[in-house]
Amino acid sequence: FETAYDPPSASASPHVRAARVLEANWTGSSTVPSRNLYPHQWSWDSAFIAIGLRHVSPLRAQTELETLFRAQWADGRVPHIVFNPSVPLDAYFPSPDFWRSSSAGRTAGAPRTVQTSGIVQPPVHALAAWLVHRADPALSRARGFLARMYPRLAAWHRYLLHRRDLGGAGLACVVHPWEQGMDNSPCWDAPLARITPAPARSFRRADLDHGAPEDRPTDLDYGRYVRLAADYRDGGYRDGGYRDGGYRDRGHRDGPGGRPGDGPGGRPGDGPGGGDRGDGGGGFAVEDPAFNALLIASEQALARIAEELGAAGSARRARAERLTEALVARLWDGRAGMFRCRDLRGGDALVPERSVSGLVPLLLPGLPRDLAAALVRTVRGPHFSLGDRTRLVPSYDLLGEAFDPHRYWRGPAWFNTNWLLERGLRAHGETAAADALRAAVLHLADTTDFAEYVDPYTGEPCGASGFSWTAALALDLYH
Ligand code: 9YW
Repeated sequence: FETAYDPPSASASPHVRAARVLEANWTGSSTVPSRNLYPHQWSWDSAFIAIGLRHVSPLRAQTELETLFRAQWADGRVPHIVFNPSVPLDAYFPSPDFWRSSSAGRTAGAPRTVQTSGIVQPPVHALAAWLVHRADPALSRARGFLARMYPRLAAWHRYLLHRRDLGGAGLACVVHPWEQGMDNSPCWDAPLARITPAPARSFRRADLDHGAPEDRPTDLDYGRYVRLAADYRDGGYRDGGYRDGGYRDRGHRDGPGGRPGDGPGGRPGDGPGGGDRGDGGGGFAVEDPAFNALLIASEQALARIAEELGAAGSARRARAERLTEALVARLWDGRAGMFRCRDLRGGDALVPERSVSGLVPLLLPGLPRDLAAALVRTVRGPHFSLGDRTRLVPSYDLLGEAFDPHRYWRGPAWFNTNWLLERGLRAHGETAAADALRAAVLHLADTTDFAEYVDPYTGEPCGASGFSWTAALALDLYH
């Protein structure tokens, strides 16, 4: 596991250089996102990695997903991190001794033999499993890959659609900014402002050993991340979904007009910012457009997987359609021409910030045509400026007050979201725009040595280099 990352030699082709990044980050059963910064297995990273890896080694791509799902909890959740026991505890924070999955997560069915986090990440997995199968159907069938993955993927979706339906409209909720994957997006500023940060002295950030502080989330952000995660852990990682006999049955509903901080089950003294909310109704609950769009795309992939296995896919297709309707009804903002996040603990209101997350539903071929057309206009318009001032779509509104071209999810362009938008543009017949975006992704991935993210104006690399999903998704676009 100690292998240092060798910068690929300049003489190799871009394709070979990308494959070498994945080779260097392979641990034997999964791929780390980055050797130094992220030395364990991350959930949505693994899905994106498998999508690229299938072009190099379909077997390794299958193994990547199988390793992740071996750490699935009995309640169906797929943890956002699976810890590598041979990595020292202080190499990444929060470490296994923070999450304490095998003890704190016992009721929720955390695995005993492997240590994981207790929160989730976007459900890209069924989509990845389907694409991985398609890369080598004979190998997949011989290994029973889909037959083994299908019940696990179905349980994962069931968890999200039932236990995480905190708003009662069918959409899945995230209960922590890390769950949505865009950790310090300005969309979380208002929902997070209600959370009392954990004291800075109560934890030590390992990310600052490897990342530049001005590119990373702030200490104040981290204090709030830690508070939310600790509260969720101390509540046994219980959720309060509508269909889970959750808090509705206890007579608490945070409907429209609910006061901010009025969490379900909130007891007197539980002011904004939480305290001990042992009922699973934590201080942060957001319906996010990208998270739900990926769930819908994965539900469609699961329909195909079911059919490949000789079962019916129609119920899943119908569910994907219903979810798309709910996504539009709950999160579409016609004036902005994009989707927004809904802050369930903030008066059930839409968050006014414009994030790339609100463009990601373009990936759905079944999106109503007028909405897809509006999204395309918004991607090209002044807030994201694709093809004009930017070559890759930034993570956040160029005109937004919080915009910062270098700070993580507050402006830089990321390769996974651009890959999703490339698919979306193509799915909606915007071939020239998709081709241009594809060319920009390939060029910038290679010339930045597969950077974690880039300045959306200059393409200057930020964060880690040799970043796995950047290499994997470039590989996918070469094919
Ligand atoms: C962190 C691994 C993860 C990604 C997230 C990204 C970052 C972890 O790295 O979070 O410590 O900041 O925000 O989306 O999965 O690549």
